[in-house]
Amino acid sequence: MIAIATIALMLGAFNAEAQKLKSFGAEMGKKQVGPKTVRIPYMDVTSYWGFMEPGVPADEVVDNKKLYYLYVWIPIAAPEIGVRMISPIPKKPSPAEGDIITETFTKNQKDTKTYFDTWVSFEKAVGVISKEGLVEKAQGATWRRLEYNDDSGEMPKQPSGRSYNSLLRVKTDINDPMKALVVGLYRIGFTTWKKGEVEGSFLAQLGAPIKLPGVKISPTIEGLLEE
Ligand SMILES: [Ca+2]
Repeated sequence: MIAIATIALMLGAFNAEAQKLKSFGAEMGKKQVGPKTVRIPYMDVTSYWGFMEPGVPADEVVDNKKLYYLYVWIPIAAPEIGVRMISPIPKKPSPAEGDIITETFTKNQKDTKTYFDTWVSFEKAVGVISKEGLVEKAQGATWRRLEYNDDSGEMPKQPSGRSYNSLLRVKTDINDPMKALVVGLYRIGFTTWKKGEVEGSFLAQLGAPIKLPGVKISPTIEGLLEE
């Protein structure tokens, strides 16, 4: 038993070693320095530490994939929003004060080796711009997908050695009100590109080049209303 546990720990350490997440850089103001793209880190980054246990019912099934949602309240208009997801949880950073640390993550934090090939989207609830009657408004909302990503070369590789983690950025388009990142209700959709279960630990981050006072991320609409 001890030998198995030791091996599992070693494997876990090895897998986590491969993943060190660097700062989350913005699209705005990026510079090309020779072959390198230099990005200014987002001023505001909200981290959500999660763990998907197998068999959790999907929020929605789309194209035979189990889709899960993390609802987001954006408190002030933003020029840009970035979303990224890494699985399994990286060695760095570690959960910090102010992060959203879920109960399932805490319960399963010894499992650092189960992971999934992430896929993320970022959607806006059309016209939902105040928290008044939010639960009801969310139920009848029309969701517009602003961006999605499956695999990003900007992200650390997964333990498989593949660049299957995800990163997307959305910029406010002043010529298209539908693409303006105004105050309101948004959601991060996530699933796995692979068939089958979405399982294992993950870190999701939402970044912005400005401070977003009171930004919230929650698997439920009700969670956005908690103080
Ligand atoms: Ca992927």
